[in-house]
Amino acid sequence: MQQFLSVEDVSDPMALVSEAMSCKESPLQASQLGNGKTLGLIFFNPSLRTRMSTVKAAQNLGLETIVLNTGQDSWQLEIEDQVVMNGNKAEHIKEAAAVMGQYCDILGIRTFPGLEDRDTDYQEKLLTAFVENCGRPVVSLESATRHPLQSLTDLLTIEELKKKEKPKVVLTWAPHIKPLPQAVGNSFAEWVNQTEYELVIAHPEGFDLDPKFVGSATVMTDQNKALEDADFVYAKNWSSFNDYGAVGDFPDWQITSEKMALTNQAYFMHCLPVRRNVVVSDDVIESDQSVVIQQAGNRVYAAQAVLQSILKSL
Ligand code: AN0
Ligand code: CP
Repeated sequence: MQQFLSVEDVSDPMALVSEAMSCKESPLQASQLGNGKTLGLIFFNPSLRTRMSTVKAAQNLGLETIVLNTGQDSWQLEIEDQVVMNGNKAEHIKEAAAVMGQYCDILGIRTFPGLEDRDTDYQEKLLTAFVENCGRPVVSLESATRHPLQSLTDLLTIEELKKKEKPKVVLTWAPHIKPLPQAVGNSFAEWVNQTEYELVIAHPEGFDLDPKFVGSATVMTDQNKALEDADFVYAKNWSSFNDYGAVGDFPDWQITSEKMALTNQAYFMHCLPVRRNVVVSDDVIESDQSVVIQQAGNRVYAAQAVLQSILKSL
């Protein structure tokens, strides 16, 4: 694999899920593969899981890491072309990305959308600038519109837990107090559309995802109906794609034990971080049906499978 920005970079997504499973069974199977090589992890936004799990995955592969929190530890970067840089941004992305490529063999980038202008966000300017200027394979650690490492993890978790060949997987919008990216929902839909699972996406009116990601999924605006017979409930807030960045006020879309009772004793999934008693009630997230910790644990093996595949191509 030459880069990992979306499912389109993966020739066989289910084979990569199997590879991640194999990493979980035997985490040190390729512990020398990364020897002498360096992974740069560049964060433009906060992270707990992605940061720690990717460092751990690198350790399992003998790969050194350099973690940089830009803006805080580094210079503010300009990403627009042909600007007179007389404001607060001291360095252009073209030099910064190229310099990082001098120190690192692979670069991971985390960047969130501004959620103000849809075209700007969906152009993925920052991620593209790294791809074009760093001269190294780039791994998305969540970009403005996608979170592929999360989705690979999610498929690994579903494969570990599914009790039937074609489980019913419900991706449901859930409430939040401030606008969040569509990235997790977009990627989850994009990856599940590559599987045999039945995918239902539930959201209030006006909270459709970009049709490009929805693909062949069934879309419903009645959450209770969508949850009937679900084997997996994946809750996630996203701000509106159409009324771009709007937050929405639908508190009754919270996942509660009453909602879970409509399902086929579904497993509860969320990428975390999650706001308790806004997105999901305490009793659901603490129930035996909740697999959020297993899911977060699997982030290590998803990252390891991706890094391993890229290291083999260097
Ligand atoms: C981010 C999001 O919704 O994309 C990161 C999730 C992995 N969540 C928050 O900002 C709370
Ligand atoms: N799920 C996830 O990506 O978490 P972080 O934002 O903490 O990395």
